[in-house]
Amino acid sequence: MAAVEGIPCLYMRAGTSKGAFFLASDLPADPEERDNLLLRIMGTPDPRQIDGLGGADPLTSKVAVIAPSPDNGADVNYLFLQVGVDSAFVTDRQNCGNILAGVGPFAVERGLIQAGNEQTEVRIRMVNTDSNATARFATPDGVVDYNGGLAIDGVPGTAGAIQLDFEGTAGSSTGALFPSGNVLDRVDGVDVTCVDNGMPTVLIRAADLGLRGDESPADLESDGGLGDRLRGVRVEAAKMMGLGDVTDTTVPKLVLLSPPRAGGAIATRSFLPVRVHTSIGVLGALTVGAGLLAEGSIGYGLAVLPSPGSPLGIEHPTGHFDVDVAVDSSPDGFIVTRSAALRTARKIFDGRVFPRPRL
Ligand code: NQM
Repeated sequence: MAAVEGIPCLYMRAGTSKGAFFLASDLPADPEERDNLLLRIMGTPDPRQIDGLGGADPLTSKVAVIAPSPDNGADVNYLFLQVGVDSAFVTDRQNCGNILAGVGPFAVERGLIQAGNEQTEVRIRMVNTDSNATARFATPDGVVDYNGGLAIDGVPGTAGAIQLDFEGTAGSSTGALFPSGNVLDRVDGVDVTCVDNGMPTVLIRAADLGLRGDESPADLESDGGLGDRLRGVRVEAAKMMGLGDVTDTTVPKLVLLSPPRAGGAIATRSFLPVRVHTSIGVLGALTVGAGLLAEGSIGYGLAVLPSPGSPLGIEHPTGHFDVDVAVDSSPDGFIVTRSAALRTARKIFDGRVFPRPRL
């Protein structure tokens, strides 16, 4: 039936990513059926995703599934699904803070929440990591205003600001901010910091791999030797993070760190984990930020830290991303006291999507 009539879908650019947003009630309740449908909607598996909505890149092959939240502390539940490009997988093992930027506006567009006359606040339960975020954005006369003056690197032009404030991101996938129990480990002959402030990540000094750290994503992706080396480090580090066998998963991410070059705190290159990010994820940047602030970590000595309370400039291949992260040390170790960032989003189309038939 759905294949004939199409499925209601809002297609949005959210942060530096792009994805298809659905009401949970418009998708099959059975996860296997749902994922099969999403593969056919996105055009996966196919390196060009020519027969679907996917944009032939992990950053544009993303899905958000949103429902009213049964939880008193949240307005909506947000489930993020990463859809493979050339391989047929759909995974809920990672969260996505860029796609999160579209969730509040989607909730207003679909009438899940009553918009305020000037501004709307949406409390979002991030189902993948069992943690919360609050989105605040302009809704003059109760309508989402996607336009505005905020530029984010990696997206041309400007758009309306969406303020994202996070709670409970530290250890949300692994149980601890530093899931190996240390701020510095040695894995497969290289020093690493394993950190999780919403996105399990392995931080590595670019120089330790013979890199400058400002190489282009294309150059890094085409370096087969580097790919093999990173794969080995990632699989070993993941075991120390309690993530088990991660050979076929998208977490943990790997981030190469080098000294800042453009006035920020640190320069980064993020592996997703195979393709290299053209900017950096939101939770990825918040995780790098928390990692840098812990004395003794791999990034601590490399970073040029701003005065406490000032944003941390995370440099990436297409500019920089200012994140607001604060970390305190306590007798029990480091604790994250603030994680916040600004993003923008834009509604591209609202309509019905027609999945290709089962192959
Ligand atoms: O870290 C890509 C993205 C992301 C994730 C990825 C993200 C985040 O930029 O919060 O946004 O790491 O796979 O969309």
